Amino acid sequence: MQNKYIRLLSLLLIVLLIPLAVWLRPGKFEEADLNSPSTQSRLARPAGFEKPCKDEHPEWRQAQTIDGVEIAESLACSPDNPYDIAAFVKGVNNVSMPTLMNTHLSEDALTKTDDLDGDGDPDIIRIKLEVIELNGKSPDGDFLIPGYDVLPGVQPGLWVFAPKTSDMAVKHYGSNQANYFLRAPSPVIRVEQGDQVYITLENTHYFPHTIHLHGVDHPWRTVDGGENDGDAHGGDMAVFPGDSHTYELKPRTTGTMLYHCHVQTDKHVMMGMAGMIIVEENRPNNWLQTFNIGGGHVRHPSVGVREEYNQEYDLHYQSVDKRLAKIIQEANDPRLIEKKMNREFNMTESRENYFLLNGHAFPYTLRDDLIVTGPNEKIKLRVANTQNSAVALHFHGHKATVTHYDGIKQPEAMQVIRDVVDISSAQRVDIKLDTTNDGLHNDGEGVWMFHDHVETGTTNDGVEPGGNISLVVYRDYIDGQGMPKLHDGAFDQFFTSAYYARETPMWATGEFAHLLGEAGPLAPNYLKITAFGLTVGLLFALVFYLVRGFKKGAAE
Ligand SMILES: [Cu+2]
Repeated sequence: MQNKYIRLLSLLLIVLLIPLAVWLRPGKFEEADLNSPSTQSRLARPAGFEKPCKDEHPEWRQAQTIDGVEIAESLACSPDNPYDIAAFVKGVNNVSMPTLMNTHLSEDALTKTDDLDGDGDPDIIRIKLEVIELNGKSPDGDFLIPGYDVLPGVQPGLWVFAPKTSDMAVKHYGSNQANYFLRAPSPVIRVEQGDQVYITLENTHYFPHTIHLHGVDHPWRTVDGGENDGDAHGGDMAVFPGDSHTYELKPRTTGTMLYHCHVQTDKHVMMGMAGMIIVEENRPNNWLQTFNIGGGHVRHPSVGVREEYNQEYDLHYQSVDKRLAKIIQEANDPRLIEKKMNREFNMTESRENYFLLNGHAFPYTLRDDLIVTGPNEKIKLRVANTQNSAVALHFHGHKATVTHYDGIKQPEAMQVIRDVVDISSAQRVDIKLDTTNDGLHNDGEGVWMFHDHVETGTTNDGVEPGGNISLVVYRDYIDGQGMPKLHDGAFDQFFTSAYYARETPMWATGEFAHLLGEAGPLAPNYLKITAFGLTVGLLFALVFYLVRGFKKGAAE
């Protein structure tokens, strides 16, 4: 027989011990405690670190003359291939065999003939484009081919137009990496006002596509009555796999325009099938660089541009939906890809995860998308936005003048000076970047960022810094490999896939790593664990004592 006062006391103890046990339970300590966990700062250099500049073709940087074509210096880490530029300027039919052998161009990729107006440059231009799939699934194994990294470790499936190519699509027999010629975005095409231009689409892809000339003066039908607007929407008028079709134009109006596929346009444009087409003003001896493939620097600008500017860059902003891009990596059968892409995937639920400038996201933009300048220069920027979202282009240290909207020159009084230029989908703006240090156009020399000020545009799938961040670098601030001179290893932590796979802390390197590195495991608080064990033990004992007493009482 238990004393009823002892029982009452036991009951009271139980009521008190329950909240004590809850408070003492081990999980509680992890939220906030004076004994904070140690910092793991042992990652002196993140895993998988790659050199910011691979320096594969230093000889491509210098100013040079190839087959009589003057090619300007380009100080970036990965400059464009000058032999390509020579062939783009003269036409494949007019360059020497050694030059052609240094390109990836097919013999009929670009022919230039017939000086119709007698002004010293060719006026009949024949262009052949193919459709290239980047990072597609291979039936030969578990790898993507031809591989094209938009940033460290990220290979979204992409489709691009490309000049008709020859030779291997990959760098060499032991590589799955695309050769430098096959990349995003679809290349910039330059033609001259009044040129008779024939653009033949040879569809080397498994889906139908077209070329729609957006904003470019072109007739609705070809001379022979054929389709000429690329407005096929997947019907029989599209160019089906293995077929080819020639679009004709003789543009009267100049300006920065677009071309893009118009089959399943919502998907195909976002897959990468859009590029700039620029109609240059007619001038004597105006041999144009018909294609611009790479980081955007025009190394052989037109006569008209050279009259007003020291340099010219083409900036193409493009975004990627990682789920859409993955579809082409999930099957080899075009019927399955069609179903997944057009019927299962819903583009109204699409998201933009990667933001590319000329085919790369930061940090790879540092390799080929820099604007390199000196003071007192005037630089022409041709900017196109083929993203779904708007771009709010912002330059640090500069205010730029918008001279053209959608290719049309604005009257002088309407050429506004801004530090954020908004560019909606499919729009183009021509910008004059003036590097005169007057406190308005430029604040002085340095390494100035330029980026989309829609803040998601500077992330890689939500990890900052990334996206379309690039730099205006003054020549005194660029090193021998085309990298900006900042403190040593300034960009090292970003040249690794681990950073963008969210595996390393934002501040894993440098002097603050011991403060802001990864939080280590908690040191156990033995006193509290012991107290918790004792409390729970006492609770059980009391409950057992009470239950036993209750059973005995019932039996008596
Ligand atoms: Cu298409």
